[in-house]
Amino acid sequence: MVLKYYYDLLSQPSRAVYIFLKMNKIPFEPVPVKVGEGEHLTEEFREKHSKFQKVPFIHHDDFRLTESVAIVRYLAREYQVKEHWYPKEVRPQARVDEYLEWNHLNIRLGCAKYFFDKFKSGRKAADTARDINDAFGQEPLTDVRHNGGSRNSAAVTRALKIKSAT
Ligand SMILES: N[C@@H](CCC(=O)N[C@@H](CS)C(=O)NCC(=O)O)C(=O)O
Repeated sequence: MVLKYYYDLLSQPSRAVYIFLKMNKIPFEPVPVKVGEGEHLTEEFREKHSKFQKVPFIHHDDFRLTESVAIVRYLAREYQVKEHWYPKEVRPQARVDEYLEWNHLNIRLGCAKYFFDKFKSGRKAADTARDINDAFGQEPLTDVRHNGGSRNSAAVTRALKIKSAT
């Protein structure tokens, strides 16, 4: 079965899946997509590649999948990656899932806002940083090890931090 990975390394979720593929030595055919140049916005791309017109996504022969978290879960099962990446046991797996779901609307969104303000909008990035800190007044899920996860989940967390911080 041929696994094709479509990504743009300027995209945070693309980098997370890329790191996951590389660290687990999963063989794949890389297909870079230049999002900045709108390569993904053509009708042909929508029909042939991804109806959502976002990266990352995979084609595993005739199976197409979008959403970085869904892709990581699929790859973990399909390629039987080491248990420490995505535990099979129900509760440790739920802890990793908890972090993966939490990350989207917290770390990732917060960092995306920060960088948007820093480089694009007229708003002071420091104001955004303060808003984010206020929002994180709640207990952040920064280290799944404290929540009963394992070393593996820490690796997923690290990959997500890399993706979120750049
Ligand atoms: N929740 C999705 C997010 C996908 C996403 O928003 N991708 C962005 C790049 S980070 C994209 O392709 N944007 C292109 C566009 O919206 O035109 C995931 O985790 O895969």
